Amino acid sequence: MKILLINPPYSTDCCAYDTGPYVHSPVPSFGLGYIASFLISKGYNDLKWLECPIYNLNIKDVVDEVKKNNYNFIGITSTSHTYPNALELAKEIKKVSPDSFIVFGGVHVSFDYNNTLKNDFVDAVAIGEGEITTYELIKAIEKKQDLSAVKGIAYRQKGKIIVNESRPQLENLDELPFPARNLLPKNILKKSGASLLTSRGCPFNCIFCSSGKFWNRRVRYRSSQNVIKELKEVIKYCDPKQFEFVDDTFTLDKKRTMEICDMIKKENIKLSWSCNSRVDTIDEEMAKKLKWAGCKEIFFGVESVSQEVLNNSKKGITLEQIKNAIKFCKKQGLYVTLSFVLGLPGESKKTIKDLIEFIKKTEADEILVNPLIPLIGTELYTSPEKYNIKFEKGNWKDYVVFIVDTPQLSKEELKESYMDIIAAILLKEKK
Ligand code: B12
Ligand code: SF4
Repeated sequence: MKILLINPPYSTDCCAYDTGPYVHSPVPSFGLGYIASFLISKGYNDLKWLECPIYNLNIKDVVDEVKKNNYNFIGITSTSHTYPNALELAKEIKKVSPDSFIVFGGVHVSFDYNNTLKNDFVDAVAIGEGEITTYELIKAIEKKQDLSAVKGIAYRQKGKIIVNESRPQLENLDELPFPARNLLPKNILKKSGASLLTSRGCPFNCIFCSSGKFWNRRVRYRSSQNVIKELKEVIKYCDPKQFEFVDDTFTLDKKRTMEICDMIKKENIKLSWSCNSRVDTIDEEMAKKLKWAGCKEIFFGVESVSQEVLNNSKKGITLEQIKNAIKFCKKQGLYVTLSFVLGLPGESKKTIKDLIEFIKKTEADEILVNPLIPLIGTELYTSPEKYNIKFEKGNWKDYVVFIVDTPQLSKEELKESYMDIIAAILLKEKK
């Protein structure tokens, strides 16, 4: 079985407002990395992992690769932002390799498998966690078995879309092999820094985010020992300048976070690192510990400086917690990045003015602002009428710009306000 796993090219009009460093950063898809290593551990060694953003490949380059090598099984991941390119890619691949089995997976299609399967060049969609599903799917294809026994997929049979029983989540994440970084070029990983995921899932219900729902509102942690083992392997493999814990909230479980910090120190790992946090999961003791263990930068999704907007968005944090988190982290000398979403329910000229005032005064080092995008799988996407917002569903290519009209502000007004906020950020950076 010849296997190709693809992270498609980013859309060229991605990052329309340069909303942050993420859209174009060549961070590989961990999802594919985990699937690759899992398949290899089961003996499927004839496998290629193609990261278009990393190798700067376009659709034609990938089609050429497929023409050269006759792949039997092609897996394509996507976020909402890369979904249009993923479809285009699959369409072109099917033209030159009609017998290959094409399966889609990842957060976007897990919520949109019905529409995805309307395209006859997509043979199946993996819903939710993908390692065991992909392995079982490949085995079934090899044995020319009926796909009805493969949990966690949707597929087409005689023109009908069949949705199989859902895939139970793995109970012990430590059992998974580490992402197959050895299939990627060392120099790129070294330069972009190493990313590690120490847990899966988020227990919160923010109405603009799909993470909670995607992972069934359940958090599974890897053991600290397992995390440190991976970290040491990454360091040995590519000697990165720094690393990053990309968990939704690295600081969710205080005892475990502190334990990982202790182990970083104990193992004498001297690299600097960064992590994502929530302002209600950090206190002075934790901030001190993070800094002690080499943490340089901490990233908080703060979303708004209006308590009403935070409450409307079910973020579950208070202005007091925001203030304290910044204070604790700055006291320890951490570089603090705050991220905001513009256009959440309750956003008004007044809340935007308050944000600009906040930016002028805050001790935080960096401010990122993103337009509100009702991502598929979120409450805002499924029930926009409940929040009185209007947007056109399904235009995924536009999913990087202001597309939402709110009761108080139109998308044009939000865009104007965004420019005012960016001006305030730039002015502060100059000082
Ligand atoms: C690390 C990360 C990044 C990294 C790497 C992205 C990547 N391609 O993985 C970087 C920094 C580049 C990034 C950028 C962005 N990200 Co991001 N990111 C994440 C994060 C925190 C972790 C992803 C991850 O590694 N998960 C762990 C792995 C194991 O899970 P997974 O990727 O879902 O894969 C599993 C299954 O989905 C499935 N699967 C996945 N792919 C495939 C493919 C096949 C063939 C099969 C069978 C199965 C399968 O199996 C995998 C293993 O179990 C997630 C949140 C989250 N917790 O998942 C957000 C997330 C994916 N990002 C998101 C967003 C919005 C963005 C940005 C738009 C942010 C921005 N404004 O710039 C950009 C867009 C980048 C792009 N052009 O696609 C959203 C996507 C929502 C959506 N509907 O698409 C998420 C879900 C966060 C959120 N809750 O809103 N991100
Ligand atoms: S924004 Fe953060 S805390 Fe809220 S649901 Fe998403 S990952 Fe969880």
